[in-house]
Amino acid sequence: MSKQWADSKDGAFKRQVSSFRDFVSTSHPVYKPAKGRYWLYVSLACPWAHRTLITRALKGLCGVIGVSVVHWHLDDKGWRLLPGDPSYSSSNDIFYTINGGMKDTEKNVSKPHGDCANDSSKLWIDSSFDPINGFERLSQLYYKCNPEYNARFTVPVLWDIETQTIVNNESADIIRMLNSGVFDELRDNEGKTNGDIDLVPKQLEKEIDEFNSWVYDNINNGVYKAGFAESSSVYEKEVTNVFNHLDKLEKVLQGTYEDLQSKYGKDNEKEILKHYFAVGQQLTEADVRLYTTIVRFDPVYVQHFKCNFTTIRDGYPYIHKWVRNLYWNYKAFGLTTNFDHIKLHYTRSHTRINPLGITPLGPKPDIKEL
Ligand SMILES: N[C@@H](CCC(=O)N[C@@H](CS)C(=O)NCC(=O)O)C(=O)O
Repeated sequence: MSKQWADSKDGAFKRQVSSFRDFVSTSHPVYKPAKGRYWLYVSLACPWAHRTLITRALKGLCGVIGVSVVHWHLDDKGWRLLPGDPSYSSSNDIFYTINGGMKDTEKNVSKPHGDCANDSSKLWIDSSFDPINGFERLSQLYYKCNPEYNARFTVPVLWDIETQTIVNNESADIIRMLNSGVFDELRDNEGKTNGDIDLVPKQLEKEIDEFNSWVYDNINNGVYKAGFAESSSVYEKEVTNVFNHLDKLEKVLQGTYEDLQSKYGKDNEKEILKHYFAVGQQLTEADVRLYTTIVRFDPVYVQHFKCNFTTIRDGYPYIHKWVRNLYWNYKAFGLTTNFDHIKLHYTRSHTRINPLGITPLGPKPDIKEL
């Protein structure tokens, strides 16, 4: 299996290409839209999986697609889930997830099983079980689908319960699929009222794609290229590149903020924040994809990936305001962000970077008030 850190001779990190790339749609010969047929496997620590959780919540799909959350610790066998009971899936209530979505913690905790009975706070920190297959390792999904699979077992995974196969394991595809409208008819009333948003409106698609493209290479994946670099020269090049692009992002957001100030009045922060987004002054996929990196920046990327020219909170006032607006004012962002999983995962799974597994307590707070 390929390594998760630097793979090439020059010490540079190369991200593996995802292998399952199907799309659920009415015209697909196998993967037709249906309520309860598909299941998401995510990690709350992982920025790529986090995109799918936010999109699922924004689109009102928490009652259409269920979620299992892996334990935050990634070991040499990959991600794991708590021991669980697959017969649970035959109950009516298969959409219980820990904080996979929008419901409050108490209501949304997995039905307790085995050792973790009634210990909802442990589940919150640990993981949920797999009510669909009863698997205790994510790798089992991959092997079930392809016994010859020999790459990394990554989250997110969109699983088809009917054919017992992986539909897609690429977050960029999964969020486009969730946004595409194929599941909209299947939403319950709550989902319909909450989820009526198009995250990639036609008139903004080109701009969103352009934005995503430079943000992906230089910020989303940029922090990994700096953090997993295995030589000083690669690290120095990559970390400089990350900060050059944060500078660029700061200017973009400053421009938007100033436009909004002229439109709504300098002191009308409440109205400004309703339109303060990365592209087109409306909430789009560009915000979802950018957010999952920026919200992890101060808590982990600054120290763990050595992206430490400055922090978002100290060095980038416009990015800082943007990320806090999403975290504090939009439940789909705030409730799916779990700083315990985020901090514990990175600092205790990457033993090559942090061999003693000591998790820094700061920064305090994980994210500041708005
Ligand atoms: N291209 C994938 C990347 C997913 C990915 O790299 N996930 C990481 C977690 S952040 C993973 O599951 N890694 C498991 C491993 O390397 O063993 C996507 O965006 O969906």
